[in-house]
Amino acid sequence: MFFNNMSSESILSHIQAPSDLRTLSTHELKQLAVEIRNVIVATVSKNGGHLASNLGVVELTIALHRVFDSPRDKIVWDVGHQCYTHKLLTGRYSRFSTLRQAGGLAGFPKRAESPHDAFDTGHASTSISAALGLLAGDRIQDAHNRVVAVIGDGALSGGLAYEAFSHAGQLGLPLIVILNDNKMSIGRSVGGISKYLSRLSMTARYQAFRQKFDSLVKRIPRAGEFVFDIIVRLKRAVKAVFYIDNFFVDLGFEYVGPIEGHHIQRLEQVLRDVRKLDRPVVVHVITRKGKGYKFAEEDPGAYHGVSSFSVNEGLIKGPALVKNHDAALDNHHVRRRKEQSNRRGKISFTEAFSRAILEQGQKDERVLAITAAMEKGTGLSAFKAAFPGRFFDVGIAEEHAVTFAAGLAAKGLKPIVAVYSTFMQRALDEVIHDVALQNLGVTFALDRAGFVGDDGLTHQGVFDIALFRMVPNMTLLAPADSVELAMMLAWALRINSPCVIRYPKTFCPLAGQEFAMPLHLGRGVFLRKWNASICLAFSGSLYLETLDAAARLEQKRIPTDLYNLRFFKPVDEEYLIDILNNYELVVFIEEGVREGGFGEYASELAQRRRCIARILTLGIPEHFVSQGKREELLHANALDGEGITESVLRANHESRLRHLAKH
Ligand SMILES: Cc1ncc(C[n+]2csc(CCOP(=O)(O)OP(=O)(O)O)c2C)c(N)n1
Repeated sequence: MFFNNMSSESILSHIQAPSDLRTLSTHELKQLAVEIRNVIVATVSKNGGHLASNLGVVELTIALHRVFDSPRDKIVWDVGHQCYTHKLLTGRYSRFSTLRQAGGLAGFPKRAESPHDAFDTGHASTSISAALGLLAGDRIQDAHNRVVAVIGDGALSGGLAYEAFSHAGQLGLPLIVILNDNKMSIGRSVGGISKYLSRLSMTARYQAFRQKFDSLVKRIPRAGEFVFDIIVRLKRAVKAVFYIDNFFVDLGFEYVGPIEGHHIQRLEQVLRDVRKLDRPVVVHVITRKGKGYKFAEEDPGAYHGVSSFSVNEGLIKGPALVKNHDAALDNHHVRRRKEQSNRRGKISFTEAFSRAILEQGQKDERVLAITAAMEKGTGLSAFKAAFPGRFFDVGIAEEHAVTFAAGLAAKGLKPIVAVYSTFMQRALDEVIHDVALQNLGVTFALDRAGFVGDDGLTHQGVFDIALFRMVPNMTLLAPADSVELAMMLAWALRINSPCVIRYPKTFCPLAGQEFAMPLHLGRGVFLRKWNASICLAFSGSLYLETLDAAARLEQKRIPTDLYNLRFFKPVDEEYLIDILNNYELVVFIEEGVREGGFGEYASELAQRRRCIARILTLGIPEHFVSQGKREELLHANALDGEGITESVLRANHESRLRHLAKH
């Protein structure tokens, strides 16, 4: 049973603000940490969320809030996925059960939610830049508050962090950077920086060794010159083994650490000291990801981001472990559940991609896979296992991933960069400048394209159609099921120019052969042609919703033809114009922002070429989409069967009125 060490009197429920922490005894603080972990595990087991990262920073967050005076002092959480304790200690305990629910608390820091949330985060490696901006702003306004950035060793693989370190060293302002080192990103941290941090930890062991050694020497009575000489040489030899230059110090930071990150008093002592510094400082804290919950400690990768699970038995239930479903492959129960769903023919788009890339890898040894710290989430584990030498995890470094792939493509290889749509946004310039400009054969597999659900605002993959449609040389494809996805991947690898394949965070529909029709450059394909006056032209991820709408319309005696767009770009314009001349109403349905989307392009084309059809564009109106289940978000944006039907009925009604008015 997880709920251990709980005294009946709850301390957490009495914490309204961080100032309430200051009166607590050491014993009470320990008790508080237990209560916080219990609340986090209980809530995440119901609502899903980032479990292991949050369990690792409970003591660190308590210590930060006892030493710093939030909200005057600012704490910026990198990625922000570890902010649950912070939320619990800053007046949001009573609403914590609404975490990640539609209308509830966000799973990430939100300035609109609390003055204690200093900066909105969700994407990695932004905290030091943002914190430095807050600090510089504070000084310009002649204030003297403290600003702390908390960044994980995983997020430290992102280049933006180093741009910020460089600038912070130059400004010399007293920025406090807490480096939360748990040796983990989602999986194990990768790369040179990770190795460097391990070596830094060794220097700390050297410091401890030296202190002990010196005190021992001091106890030797009247050591002669000879003994002293030996001791100095010995020290040098030991130092040569353990000591390395300190990168942070070289950049102009003080460096303190490493410090045990689960000892509140020790943390507090260090934080009180660094609070007084007038220079930038890095505090290197060692924590354990998943701390305090057995299953998460044993397999922190699988418990990084989870959907609902059983507290006592771990990850055995939860309807759509899509985010984590490869991570959970190790779990016997989940494997069984996955096998069952496969038997029913239902696999996620991620799994469909996983199989397709494996097949392509077997056919052509020039096929390579690149991930930016999302091996499991993007379904690349099977490829990695089969072709370890052709798999690259570059860390949380999407921009580098793209330009690295461009280099590989320039050598005649066939790199596939698998990224979540939302994280791809930051690599737009690399796509334009390093890939498209040279028309290099890099394929981008954009997972989580469309609504992502509970992670909310920062994670919705709704901009990629607009962002990549405008890039010259680009091909942009949207599969509606696993067969089409596999065909599109094979196509992308053949064309030897940049290609984006976007697919959503959901299961593939149980479709038949209708998606196996060969691809034709720039054209979609009719799934149903009744010679109706209305055509529903949908993009892959909204196939089921369109089908639902078509059935509802049919019930109202309004027949529709169904057209699967397939290509957002390039477009066989004459073919599309034929369609636009063949219907009274063509409805473009896409899971992305309307502005800059396909429908907007098609209506401009229809106007320019004076086509007969009226165009209706159904997409996401201009706003940031917040959290909620996929179905809720589809509904809220009128992109479910009901919403599509209503929009079509309205447009149809208007068309009829216009028609009547004309005659
Ligand atoms: C730009 C970007 N790419 C990928 C992710 C997905 N992601 C979320 S947390 C995480 C790992 C972060 O590791 P670390 O900073 O060490 O924090 P920990 O979870 O270990 O506490 C990743 C890759 C992201 N949030 N942002």
